Amino acid sequence: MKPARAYIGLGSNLHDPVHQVRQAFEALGGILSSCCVARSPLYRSAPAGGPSDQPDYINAVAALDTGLTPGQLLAVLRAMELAQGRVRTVRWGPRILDLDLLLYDQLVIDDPRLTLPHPRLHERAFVLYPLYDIAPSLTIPGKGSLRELRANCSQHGLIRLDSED
Ligand code: A4P
Ligand code: MG
Repeated sequence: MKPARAYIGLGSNLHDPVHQVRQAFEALGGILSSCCVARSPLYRSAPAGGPSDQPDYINAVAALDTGLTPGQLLAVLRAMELAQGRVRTVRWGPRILDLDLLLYDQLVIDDPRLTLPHPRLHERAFVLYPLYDIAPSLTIPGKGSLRELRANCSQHGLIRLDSED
């Protein structure tokens, strides 16, 4: 069967976030029945929502071709967060690693345990910019073209890092 194309949002703002995101890229490459086909550059930005005194975030996006179902993939992402030491405290609070399933082909799911597309993807510069870097012609179901969403989204101080940063 043809694999699905999934997009994963990576975020960290604790314990050397650049290292955490790079380590997560490596781990994504090892997921069963899956192949990591693209990695975006890393971006730095101030926290959106949650406690305002938390450190800046490092974000990136990866593309994965996968034979896993969306539920199986989400479970693997949760296990990867835990393996890198994530502890869940307050919602939108600081975290070692957050892995969000942004898109799974053009699938739409309206369930609080797994909502697709990710419910805040279309309004977040730290997702739209790296996603555009690796998939500029994507359409986000129910929201329109990624190109237009990105063009209408202020960068809000988003900074793209050089690869050696
Ligand atoms: N869930 C539902 N749909 C999904 C999906 N598509 N992908 C459920 C992943 N999880 C999904 O997630 C909370 C619940 O969402 C889970 O039970 C899952 O089944 P979580 O990772 O435990 O908690 P969270 O990340 O604190 O909450 P949430 O609502 O996912 O937050 P977001 O949207 O991930 O935002 N600012 C900057 N600059 N950069 C960031 O990366 N991230 C956040 C967190 C806030 N501000 C940020 C950043
Ligand atoms: Mg999350």
